[in-house]
Amino acid sequence: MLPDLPLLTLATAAEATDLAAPRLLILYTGGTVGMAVNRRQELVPMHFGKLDRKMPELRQLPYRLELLTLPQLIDSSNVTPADWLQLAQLIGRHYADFDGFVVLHGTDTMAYSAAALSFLLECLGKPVVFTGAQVPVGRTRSDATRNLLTALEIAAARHPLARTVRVPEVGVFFNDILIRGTRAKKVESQQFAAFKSENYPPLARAGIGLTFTDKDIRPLPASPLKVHARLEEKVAVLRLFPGITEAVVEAILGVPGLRGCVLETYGSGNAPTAPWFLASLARAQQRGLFVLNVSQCEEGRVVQGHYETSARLASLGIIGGDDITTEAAITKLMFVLGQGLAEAETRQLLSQDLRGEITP
Ligand code: ASN
Repeated sequence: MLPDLPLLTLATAAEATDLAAPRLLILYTGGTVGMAVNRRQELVPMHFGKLDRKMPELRQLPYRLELLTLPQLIDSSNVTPADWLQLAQLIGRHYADFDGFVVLHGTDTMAYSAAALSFLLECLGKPVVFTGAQVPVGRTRSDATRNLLTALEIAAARHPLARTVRVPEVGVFFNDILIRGTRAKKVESQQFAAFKSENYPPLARAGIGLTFTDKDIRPLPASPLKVHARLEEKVAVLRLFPGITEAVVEAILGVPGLRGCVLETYGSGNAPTAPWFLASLARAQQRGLFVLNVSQCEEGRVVQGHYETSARLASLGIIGGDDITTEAAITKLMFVLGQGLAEAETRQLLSQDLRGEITP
């Protein structure tokens, strides 16, 4: 059961009675954006009350802003699938009352969370924009305020003429680009441009102005939002490397009860042809394990059968992941396997594009 978490109204330039002003909900989960140092000089999340005072710019916004603080503020390295289910439920609960949502989140696992929410929120018709910062708010040269202000602008954006929602998607806004939630990857731990849009163009760019690439943004869905409530946690990632041993492969594929595995292969989906390796995969298939073949390359796609070194994978029943990221692949496995469907249907869903995560 979801706890009844209170909403806090933030002071802005919009009157509460101004019904034309976009109404946005900020969900604060933690992350560097709102961190300060503890007694040991380590960065830990702090309460939004302090954060709000450090962002006076929020008070000039023409939006009606409400804040929902998660009960446990976390460094995003501690995020779990239970947190994703909670976030999805909270967005579902407040969906009708708001025009858009901004999730303040740590950068470390933001790409995983954005992908997970993309799958959990089916037929999303409003923006859910993840953002955060590399430098905590209040520090000189912090990127927190700029990222949050632009994320809010995206969440409020409408098409100039039709006045319909501009970005009915889960996205990650960071530094100067808006990335589809299932295409984001953290690529930098020190610079401000921390995220890359992998195998898909950014949905918007922020410079002097905010420019949306409407043709790359998903259209409004025809059906109402459906919030999914289950994720399968018995999944794993097996990253290949030259010299990997049978014991390592067996230890991962043989985890008791394992239901799905992302196999991180080389290049266009290639893997060793050593008999022990193929036999190990064959045994895993017989046990009913779903294996998704994802390339270690940042760009390009998996084409099983292009090389001899990937041809056997297809005949063993391993599913080609096309141009999916590992972040989207692992959350897609959790989501699809969580549905509890029959094998053929599960395979079908894993192979097809669900939320713009692959270019079929
Ligand atoms: N460790 C932080 C987090 O992911 C990093 C950040 O937010 N920049 O919560």
